[in-house]
Amino acid sequence: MPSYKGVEEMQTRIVNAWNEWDELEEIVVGIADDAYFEPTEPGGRPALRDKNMAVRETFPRGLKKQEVTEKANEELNGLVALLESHCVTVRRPEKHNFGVSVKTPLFEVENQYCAVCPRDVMITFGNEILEATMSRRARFFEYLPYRKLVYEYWHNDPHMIWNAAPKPTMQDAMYREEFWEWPLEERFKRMHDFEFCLTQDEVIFDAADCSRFGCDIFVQESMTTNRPGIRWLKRHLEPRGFRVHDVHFPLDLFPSHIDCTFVPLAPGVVLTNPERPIKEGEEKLFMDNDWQFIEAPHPTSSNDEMPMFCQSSKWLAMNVLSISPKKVICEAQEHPLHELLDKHGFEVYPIPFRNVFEFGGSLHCATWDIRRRGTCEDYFPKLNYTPLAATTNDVSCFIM
Ligand code: ABU
Repeated sequence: MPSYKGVEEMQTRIVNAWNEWDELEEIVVGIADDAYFEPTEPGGRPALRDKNMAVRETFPRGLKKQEVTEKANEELNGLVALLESHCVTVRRPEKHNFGVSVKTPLFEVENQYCAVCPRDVMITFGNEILEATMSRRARFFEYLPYRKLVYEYWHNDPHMIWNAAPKPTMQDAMYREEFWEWPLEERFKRMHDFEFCLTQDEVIFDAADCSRFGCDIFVQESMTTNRPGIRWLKRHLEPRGFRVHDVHFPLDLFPSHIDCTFVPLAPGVVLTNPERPIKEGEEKLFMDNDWQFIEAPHPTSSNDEMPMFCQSSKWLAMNVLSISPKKVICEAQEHPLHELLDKHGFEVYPIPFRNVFEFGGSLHCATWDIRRRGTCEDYFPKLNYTPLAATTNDVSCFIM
């Protein structure tokens, strides 16, 4: 296990977040202003939830209605107020014109998306802020609303490391478009191939496919993160002492972002999705290190009852935000989840958040933690694993 000197010094840093549960001190909460509908593109085929409507109507295009955006902003502001009442510093992204079309030498897309879900784009690994490659064309420039904040952190925290992962071409050949046409039986047949709409030729990942457990980072292979993406994260993080593990949830036939599937709440406790069990064998590392899986209850809405334009699953119900190892913010209507967490000794803070769903996520997705009180710890002490190129000197990068 890495050893750390200067723990007190680490506590005074601005950028410092090693896991998903330590006591929260500073966070970015998304904004819904000027959000656009996600366009149809090789990495995504947005569809209406209501099957009957889908026959008659196509998915809308352009700017989302102002009243819809306002309702989402009200709930995002409610989250801000709750966080501030817990003495958490809250920052917001800059406004951005998502209506501008994007044209690069290799692709074109009619509009961009929104700044509601910083989690998808940005991630803090200890003292590093990393911008993901992203997997969809409409999200190619989604780091821009966060750049002013990143510069501020970079100027004010001399220990902060800032990196941007290599941008993929997003050209047609980067995608497997026939994926969208596969019938359900075909998907079941291929579920252990972990081949989705991305090919394996370029480095691709969304930040929300990563989950941070101290020294150990778990990355889901998905429609938004491919194998070279995970390999890139491994080579990037392991020389600094992290251990990067790929994880799979074969029954999720449209996987995208790990935080509705496998959600760590505290040291030793993961909230799991009963419809998306972890691949056989991958649970062993957790069991060997005395982790407990708590199965989330079924969400209060079915997939068909989710908002018409929402492209996420009903499992947004488990997309909770931990503000300490004992305190969890949950969506207000998810009473069975509140009861379960209460039974396991968590304090639950319910807030309404359903109007945010059609913007791509819930409480975890709509946030990006900058600072949590704590240091890098090894929560898998029985793991026998040597990170790529790790040496004592490399590991000391943690306290540069
Ligand atoms: N952005 C999170 C969506 C995950 C899910 O639909 O299950």
